Amino acid sequence: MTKKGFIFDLDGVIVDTAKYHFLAWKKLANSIGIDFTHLQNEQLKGVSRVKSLEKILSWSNKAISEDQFRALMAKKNEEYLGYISKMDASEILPDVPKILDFLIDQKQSIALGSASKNAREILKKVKLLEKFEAIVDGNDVSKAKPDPEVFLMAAKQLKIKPEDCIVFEDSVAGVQAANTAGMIAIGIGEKSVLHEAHFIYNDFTEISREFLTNLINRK
Ligand code: B16
Ligand code: MG
Repeated sequence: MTKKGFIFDLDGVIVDTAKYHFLAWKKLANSIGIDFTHLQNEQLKGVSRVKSLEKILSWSNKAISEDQFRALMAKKNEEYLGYISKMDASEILPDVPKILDFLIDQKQSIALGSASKNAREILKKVKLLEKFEAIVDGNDVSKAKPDPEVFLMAAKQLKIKPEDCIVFEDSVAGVQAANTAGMIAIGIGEKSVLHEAHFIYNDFTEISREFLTNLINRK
């Protein structure tokens, strides 16, 4: 049996920080006269901070200078960090610690593969940092999901071949990144949205030990 690499996305998989991204982007968009809805927020899942602001501006055909762009990004992150600072373990999504502990017990390798530049800070706040053997986040990659860079880098750090890696993702871009990397993609969320994944579950409470054991024993 080959040791497998289990790579977890952060936002929307381990913690529900989408609600904080929403509040911070909404405040910022409204401050420059742009409307921002929950539906638009959905389209920013898994998308880097730079790309998110580019999208928001393009939806309203607003052009700004590079300096303004940088200032707005900093402002959004400052607001977001305000929410992050109040996070604790109660914000971990259901059964995530149970799944992590099971995989660790089974001597499998665990990595984080997130687009967020705040990933380490969030893992620290929710006290899960020490569970991860490797952490690859928005500070390490130059190409955003759906590019597979983040997951390939995680596999490399775990010293596990991409075909022996399994990715948990809540975003379409992330599922595509895992597929392009040649990994097994497990979508966490809506079937209608994540249909490109190999397996789809609403959340971790639906994932059984038997399913994980089959993944571990997969040739
Ligand atoms: P930050 P993930 C992504 O994290 C979020 O889904 C996305 O909404 C966010 O814009 C992106 O991180 C960048 O986050 O502003 O903290 O660097 O889902 O890849 O863990
Ligand atoms: Mg995500």
